[in-house]
Amino acid sequence: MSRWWKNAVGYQIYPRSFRDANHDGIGDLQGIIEKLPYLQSLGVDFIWLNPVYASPNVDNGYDISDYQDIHPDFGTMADFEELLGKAHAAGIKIIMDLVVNHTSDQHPWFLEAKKGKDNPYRDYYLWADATENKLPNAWQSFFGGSTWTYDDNSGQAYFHVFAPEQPDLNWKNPQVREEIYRMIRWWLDLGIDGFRLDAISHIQKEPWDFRITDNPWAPFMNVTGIEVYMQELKEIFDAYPIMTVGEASGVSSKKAVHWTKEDGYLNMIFELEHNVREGQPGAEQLNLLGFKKVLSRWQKDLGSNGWNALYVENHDNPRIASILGDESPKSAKAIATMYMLLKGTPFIYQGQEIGMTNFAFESMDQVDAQDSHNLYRILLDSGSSPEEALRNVTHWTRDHSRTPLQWEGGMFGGFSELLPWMAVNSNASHLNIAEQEKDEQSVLSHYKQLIRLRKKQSLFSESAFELILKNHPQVFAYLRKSDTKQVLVLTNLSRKPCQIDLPTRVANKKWQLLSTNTADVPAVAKRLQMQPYDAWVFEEII
Ligand code: TEU
Ligand code: CA
Repeated sequence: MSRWWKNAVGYQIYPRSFRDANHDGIGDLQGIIEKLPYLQSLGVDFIWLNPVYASPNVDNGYDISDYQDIHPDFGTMADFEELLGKAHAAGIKIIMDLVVNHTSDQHPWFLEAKKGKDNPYRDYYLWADATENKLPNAWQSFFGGSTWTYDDNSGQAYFHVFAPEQPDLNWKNPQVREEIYRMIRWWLDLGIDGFRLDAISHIQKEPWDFRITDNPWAPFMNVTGIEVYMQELKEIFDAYPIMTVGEASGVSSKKAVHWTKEDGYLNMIFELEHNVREGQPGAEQLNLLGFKKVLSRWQKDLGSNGWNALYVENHDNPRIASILGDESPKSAKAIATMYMLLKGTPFIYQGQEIGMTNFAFESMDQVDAQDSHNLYRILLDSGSSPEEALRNVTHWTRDHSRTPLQWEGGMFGGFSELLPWMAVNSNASHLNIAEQEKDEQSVLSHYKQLIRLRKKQSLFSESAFELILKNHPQVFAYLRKSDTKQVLVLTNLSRKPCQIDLPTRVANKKWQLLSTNTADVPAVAKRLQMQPYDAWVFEEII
């Protein structure tokens, strides 16, 4: 089985915010087709597309009402096939988002299921006896509020780990699984190159009387029994030369080996642990030491048996240049250098490659995400002022990543000619792709250079990872070691200068520079001074 993804770099597209080709304010599939040459010039091998299926958009496409159709905002099935063909011709593969923990409440299955207890689709979802005031248990959903919504019609409640409009499917029902597997094969037979499996670790649930002790999500995070479903999925995937990456929160780095080893369920998984926050709500930053410890633990635990999916941004998190960097191009380059050379398959989220920053939200009208609106109401109810609540909610909202991609300096950042569905960051006037394409020192050029570097040397895909300066609070430093050669990565990910003392066995080797984000680079020595966000990569001379 070809394992092409081991040497590949991925690019995540949030279609609503990527490029609007028909100028209705919403990004679309034709917009992606138009920009394939850009993705080619960046050097990425595959695209992960966030959901583009038919959906009432309560959760921007993560509430699917028809798995085998395209949302008209994005185009048609013909547009999709055109995209697939043209991407393949450009040497770019396409992996789709597979959202099978839940459907939309507007999916025909749920519309049927709601009709009554005897409906043949009733057991496609999870129901339990309840009254309006007494729900089956007190579990809380990820988006706030109960995991249960009462249904007057039947005197029962249905279960959802996200919004009430996203009822969870009943994976215990073999018929549900058959329908889903049929749908999966339909997409694979169409020629797509794989799946990102949304919220996949939640498909199995504990019995409704399970007692929560510390972790409120424990009843639906990687619960025993899930291995049966994962194994069935794996057997389908194995028949195709595809890649699979699971969003698998709750799967520990130790257990992840079992998920991602050579004959594991999936090729790789996204861990959700590295976003270690510090500071008060409304002013949180990433805790660098915590971040570094999580990432290096995953590197170590997956070692040579499992495989990591590497990322620092996605559509659910703020911009990394704002929460770990200081929004300078230099800091964006340092972050890129740190994570792109780890062991695993790197994913770049749209806009990350130019160092896009968080958006300065001025009102809740600019906020789209439902979880942010829920939290806002909770804060107001508990006595926060509107200003305070706005600040607390928007500081870490996932909407920061969903502002339109900044293509050029003109109106609406070159995303569209019509007012976009989300506001464009005002820094698009100078922070944009067109400017950075002309500049060899830009963040974009740095990403291109790192991608080339990874591709040129097999050391970056296969060789071992070794953390050095383990407890240094500012510097993320590591070695990649093959049998014949080593690479040394040194990054100061903080706003302060610092000093490092390299181990003698490292300092004593002969090194040459491979990549830098500064004009002057010192020779490797036992003691080095690093300025804020300095990032240097050296290779051993042999
Ligand atoms: O996110 C799911 C997600 O983040 C949870 O599964 C996670 O495990 C939980 O918050 C624990 O920290 C995915 C998508 O990425 C997101 O955009 C969707 O809103 C969500 O699923 C629902 O489909
Ligand atoms: Ca459009």
